[in-house]
Amino acid sequence: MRIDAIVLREIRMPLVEPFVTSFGKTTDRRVLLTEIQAEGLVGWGECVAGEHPYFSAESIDTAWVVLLQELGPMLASSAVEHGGDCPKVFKKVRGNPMAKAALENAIWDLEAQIEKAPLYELLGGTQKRIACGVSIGMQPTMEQQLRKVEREVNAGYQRIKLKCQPGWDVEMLEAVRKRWPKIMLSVDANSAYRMRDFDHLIDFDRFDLLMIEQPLWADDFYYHSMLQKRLETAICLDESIRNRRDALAAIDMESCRIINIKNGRVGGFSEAIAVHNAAMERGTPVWCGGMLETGIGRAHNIALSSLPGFTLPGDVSASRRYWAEDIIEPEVEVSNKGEIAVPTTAGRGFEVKTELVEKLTVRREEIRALQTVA
Ligand code: OSB
Ligand code: MG
Repeated sequence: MRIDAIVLREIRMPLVEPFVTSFGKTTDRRVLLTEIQAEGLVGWGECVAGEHPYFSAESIDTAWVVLLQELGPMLASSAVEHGGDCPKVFKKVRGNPMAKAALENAIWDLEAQIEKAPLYELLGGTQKRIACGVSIGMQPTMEQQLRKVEREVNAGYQRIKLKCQPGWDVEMLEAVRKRWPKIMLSVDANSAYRMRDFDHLIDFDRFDLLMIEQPLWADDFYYHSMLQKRLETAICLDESIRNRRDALAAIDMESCRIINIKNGRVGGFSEAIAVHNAAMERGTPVWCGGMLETGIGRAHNIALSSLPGFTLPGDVSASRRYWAEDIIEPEVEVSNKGEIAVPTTAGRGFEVKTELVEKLTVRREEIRALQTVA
């Protein structure tokens, strides 16, 4: 495909309610969007890096610089035909997976339009409906926590994930389990625990959790495997899994029994598919994680979740849980059975509201492809 231009934008979107994890509180999202113009079409991508380098080393600002100075020019002067060609183009740049994914996924998005194929099909998806869960941030009081859980259980979500940390865990889980003894429940610590907490974590076994997500260090396999040996509950790794090799290492050393796949964290759809395939080869279930995405990243997560190994409910939920108005049309909706229908029309299946995006844009930069004169 012939790329004419790559546009980087920063938009600002306030969350409908603050999201609190063990690494911090998010109220207003600053989102980096990529827009690739080629063949008279526009492919969209979303960089899921946060406002601060807390979840991982990237932030929206580091991604902006890397995209503008390195990845954007590389892609603009390349001859990519497929989203899957991007990792080769970006090979010299170490790390920065979220910046890479923002471009690679926009190319897949474009490719689906050029091929007039649904994005999910291009990725190898097979599921027409995906199972949805929610991730609930830590609340100021137990009463508010229970109200939040109640709202999402009533909405029909299939799995409730609760953010936790030392001081907001067993008591909170006791209260939730007392009220809902049977719901599919998990916790996500975002690396809040240490070795001194092992006995405390083993006590979580009594809550019949589907999994404990990323209890220990973001870069660790070894201590997670020590912990998994002593836990009945499955550990799920999020932050620790950067690529297919990590997935295989983590599975083979029994650091986890479940893997959370986020295409931003692993560098784009290509590596996300590779992680998925590795997990499937080993019989390890996966699910699609979320990063408080706008509709663009959400549409991409829905397409990814349609791959056959995504057998557990993902953190891919309705637009309205995050935004007063999403930037896509239709907005993402979840049925009362906790499912999202995967769009079967060509491309990503959700139109980008370009006027709204324009209105929300606070920063814009354009990388023009060098035209070779015939
Ligand atoms: O660890 O899964 C996480 C949000 C931001 C950063 C990290 C995580 C999350 C979530 C929210 O849990 C998932 C979502 O609803 O998008
Ligand atoms: Mg997580």
